[in-house]
Amino acid sequence: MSVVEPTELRARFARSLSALYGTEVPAYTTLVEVCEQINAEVLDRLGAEAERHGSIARVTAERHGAIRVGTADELAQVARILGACGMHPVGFYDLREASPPVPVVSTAFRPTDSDELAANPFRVFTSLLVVDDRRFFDAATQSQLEEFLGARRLFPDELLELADRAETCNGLEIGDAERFLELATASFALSAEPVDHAWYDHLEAISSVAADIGGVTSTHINHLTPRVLDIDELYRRMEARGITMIDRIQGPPLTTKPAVLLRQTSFRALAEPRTFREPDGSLAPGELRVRFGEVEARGVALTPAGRALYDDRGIDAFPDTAQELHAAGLAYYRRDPDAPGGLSPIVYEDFLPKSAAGIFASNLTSDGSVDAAQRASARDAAWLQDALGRPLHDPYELYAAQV
Ligand code: OOG
Ligand code: NI
Repeated sequence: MSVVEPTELRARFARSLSALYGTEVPAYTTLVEVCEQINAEVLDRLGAEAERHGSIARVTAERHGAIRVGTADELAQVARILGACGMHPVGFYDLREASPPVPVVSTAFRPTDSDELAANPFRVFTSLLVVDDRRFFDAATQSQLEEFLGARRLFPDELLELADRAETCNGLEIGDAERFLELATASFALSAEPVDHAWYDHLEAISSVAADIGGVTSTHINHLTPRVLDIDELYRRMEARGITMIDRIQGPPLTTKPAVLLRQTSFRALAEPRTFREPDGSLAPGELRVRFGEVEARGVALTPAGRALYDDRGIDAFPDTAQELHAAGLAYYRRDPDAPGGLSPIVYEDFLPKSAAGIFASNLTSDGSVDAAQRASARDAAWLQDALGRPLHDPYELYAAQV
């Protein structure tokens, strides 16, 4: 019996979600096509230099998805499904501290070692609603949310059982693998289930993200993001095709210095038809704008010192060459006699909370309401690790290990 191993499950899962999202959000397909065009041009123009931050095969297949869940149990189930694909939770992001604040804490599931990242670096940014944070939700809304979320099931038992088997047995037999991928992909499709209009609106007045999570009975991919080698050119070309982009590229500005961290941009969320259940029980057609397309360019991972410098003083404070970045202990490189200057960059595999907040914010349909005088609820990496039911990795330790 041939076994489909976690690495292959991950590559297939990324492909299958990509096919799904392309049918749901056609502009995503345009985005992927433009990325592939630009990547081919950059490869032609720069040759080996174009592959400095990953082989063209890796970059072409590379995607990140964003999903949002409502309870610690749902998060633990996501961890099992993605665990089957060799994706592990890395990092703790508190988007409640962002501006504007979003009532979620997040982590990113991704492969953690160099070989796995090279084979397929699929990552899923996963956010968990903080229902007991009084700055957002009053006591009545909290208990309604808990009741609503407690009554739904996002993932069928069969999927979770297959996921556990894949993780313990290091893969699934071909038929089970296909079933796993079918059920996993279907779990993240947009549901046709009617949306309770009054309940959705109640949450939307507090936070669009809260409504997208707690106002519906299922979850879905919020966006799926391809990687591009020239994001400035991508931005121009999408606009030229008449697709309205958010007003800027998030992250470090365009520079002639070595590319660091992550630059991202997106097109605005599109109106999608959804059915609403009105207070009188009748069903009515309507639309929601929550899902969009995003694209990203990745550079070298920064050390804690490099990151502090970036956060305090920006890219202008950085030196001009990889050798200087390395010598100053600002970024992670591997010594490689075949690489230019003898140094090969360790690619940044994670996210930037400021950009994440910008991505959230640029696509909100309501300003939301926050009462800063109310009690925040305590959430930190230790809390999240407990909710996940498995180790939460520290990104810096992983980069250091890759060196
Ligand atoms: C996640 C936003 C974060 C990114 O690329 O920074 C993110 C969300 O909208 O659910 O995906
Ligand atoms: Ni994203």
